[in-house]
Amino acid sequence: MAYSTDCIRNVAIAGHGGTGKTSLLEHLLFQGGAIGKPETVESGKTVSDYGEDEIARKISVHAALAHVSLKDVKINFIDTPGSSDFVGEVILALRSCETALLLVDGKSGVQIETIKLWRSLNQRNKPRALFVSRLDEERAAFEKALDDVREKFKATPVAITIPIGEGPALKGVVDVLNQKAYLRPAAHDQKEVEAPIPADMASTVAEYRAKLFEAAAEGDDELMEKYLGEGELSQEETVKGLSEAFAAGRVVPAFAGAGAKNVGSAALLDFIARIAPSPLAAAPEIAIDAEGKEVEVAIDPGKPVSAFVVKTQIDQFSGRLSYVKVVTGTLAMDLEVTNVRDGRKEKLGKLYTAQGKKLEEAGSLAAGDIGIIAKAADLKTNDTISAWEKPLPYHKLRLPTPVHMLAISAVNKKEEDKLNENLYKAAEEDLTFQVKFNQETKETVIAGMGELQINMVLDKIKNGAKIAAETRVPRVAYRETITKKASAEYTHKKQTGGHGQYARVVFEVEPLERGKGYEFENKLFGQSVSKGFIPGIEKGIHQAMESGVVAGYPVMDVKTAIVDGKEHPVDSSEMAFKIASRGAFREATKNASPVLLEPIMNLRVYVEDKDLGGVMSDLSGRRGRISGQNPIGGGIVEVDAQVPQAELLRYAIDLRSMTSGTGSFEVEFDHYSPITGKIAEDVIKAAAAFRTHEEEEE
Ligand SMILES: Nc1nc2c(ncn2[C@@H]2O[C@H](COP(=O)(O)OP(=O)(O)OP(=O)(O)O)[C@@H](O)[C@H]2O)c(=O)[nH]1
Ligand SMILES: [Mg+2]
Repeated sequence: MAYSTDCIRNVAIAGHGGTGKTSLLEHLLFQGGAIGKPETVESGKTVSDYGEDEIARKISVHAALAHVSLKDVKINFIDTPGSSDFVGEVILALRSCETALLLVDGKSGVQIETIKLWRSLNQRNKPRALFVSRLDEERAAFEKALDDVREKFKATPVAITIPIGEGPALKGVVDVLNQKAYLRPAAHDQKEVEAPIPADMASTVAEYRAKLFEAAAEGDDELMEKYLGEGELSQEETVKGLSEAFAAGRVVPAFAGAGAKNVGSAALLDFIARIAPSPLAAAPEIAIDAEGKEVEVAIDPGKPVSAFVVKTQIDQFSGRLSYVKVVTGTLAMDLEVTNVRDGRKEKLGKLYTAQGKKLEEAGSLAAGDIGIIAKAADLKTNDTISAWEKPLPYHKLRLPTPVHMLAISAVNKKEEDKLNENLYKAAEEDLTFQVKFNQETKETVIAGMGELQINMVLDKIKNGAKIAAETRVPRVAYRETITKKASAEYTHKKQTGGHGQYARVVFEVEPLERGKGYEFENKLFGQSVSKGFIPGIEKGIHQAMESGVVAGYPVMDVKTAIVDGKEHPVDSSEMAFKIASRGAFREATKNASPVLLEPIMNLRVYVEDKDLGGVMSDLSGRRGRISGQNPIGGGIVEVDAQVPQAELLRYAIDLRSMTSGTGSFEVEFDHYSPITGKIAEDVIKAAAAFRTHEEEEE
């Protein structure tokens, strides 16, 4: 049976690493009757941390789907990893879910990932609820954590539940909305039980109820009038007011609890089922029309079917799993749809929902639901499937560009192809992990969000496919150019029995403006060299430009003119002119004060105020030029700079340690700039050493 759209709730569970997301979900599933026994993260048996990598490291790495059915309501949860290396998984979860449940640790309060998440929720206008977690631990305090939220985000969270006691004395929570208490069970694998509100909390609860009424009435004149007149609202009015204010993002409901102790899950489930927005109340999806314009498509079961692939998982046993968010219509087995990317028709196979790795067959999935299409070989993340007459693709996941790069090769040369195959597979599953062959440096380069993510991918390949890989800092793609005008002549002459070889050319070279690349001019007078040899001459120049005279890097931005030459009626050939041109070009550039060029990157760093000084002085140590700094709220400053690529090869690691994990950055190539002195000498030495090494290998 498909759940109807108005009975679906989609909740992305997000928060700083270790705030208890996976533990909370486990106990929500248990409390909601989806699983018989909740496990601990430590046991490696939780529903959502099922990957081998997650079990080994006791952290979440992948977005995991699970659900609870309460009467006719289905709540889909997506548990996300807290480490910023896996931000891609958080982005796909937020894309799929109408509500975000943000966990804030009861001891630490707002942490860096909380700040980043809050910003991205703002950008998406996403309704969010807070769960102040791990309140059973020493020094944990509900209101202190909320104060931190108030101060850092200028937000006004409204408590729906409040703790009964705190720290080791945590005895349960009071559901302020429904006016009842839930007592902490004797053990985490027992259900929370309802109880009356403890008598000594009556006045506290009354204060919180007043704030609840205010929040429910805000933005609704009629309700506000009633509340101001009568001093309270009916339960029905409160629920209605809260639902609207929550969906519109005016109210941030806050919950208290300790997921791993099964404290706070019952009231949270009840709230999500009754008050969190259904996909019908959500912001529309954005499709892109033929002119590239954005078109809003509301989630609507009444239209032909369309769905968006948010995640691809290549499972050892189940094969290829495509996670989809259904946008319109109802997805069903055997349905024929178009893959909008290439117009190909596709007949849908079996559909599933999931409790972590456990797949449950689903006959159909209605608009708004999240589920899995199995064994659709041609489906990729970001694809739209559609049965509309004029299908439009939904906009792609807005993922950050990977910033941490490493060159990689198989330890055993024979396994190179198999390694590449596995790397490309990993890149399909996680779009923030990329693989490219760099033609210029002749290296396979992998790129990710950080060391942790890359290590996880390589561990998986090592343990699964049994291929050992070695990584190193990637080589920088230096270039060479000239700095003044010069000329040279070169004669290629060979006399070996029969036909000889003869060609003579005189070249003038001069620097071109940066980025102009290559220019050639024929300045020959008369017929000293036949026109027919000109293509050979240009080929010779191209060949010579592939490897310059300074350190063997490609030459750019040089104009070459042929000013004189000589041919032999019998011994001249295209080949002879090619060889002569190569020689003349090399000689001419040697005379033209050649220099090395290095790639300069545009860098944008996001840091907390307190780290700004350190990051700026570090950047000048990296030969960086700072071009701007700009506070962007939440105590975060954006710094723009131009920095040589050679100085940024370990920046992902260094920035993290400089800012205790709070800094992040974006980087892109801007231009090439000359290097001289000691820096150039080192590059030349390294290039020579590399060439010797390569020759030995051959
Ligand atoms: N005392 C206590 N410990 C908790 C609670 N919730 C989680 N923990 C512990 O905190 C650690 C992290 O819990 P997880 O549930 O894995 O946290 P997470 O937010 O999913 O972590 P990542 O997915 O890696 O970001 C584990 O050792 C849990 O046992 C809680 O409510 N009380
Ligand atoms: Mg987790």
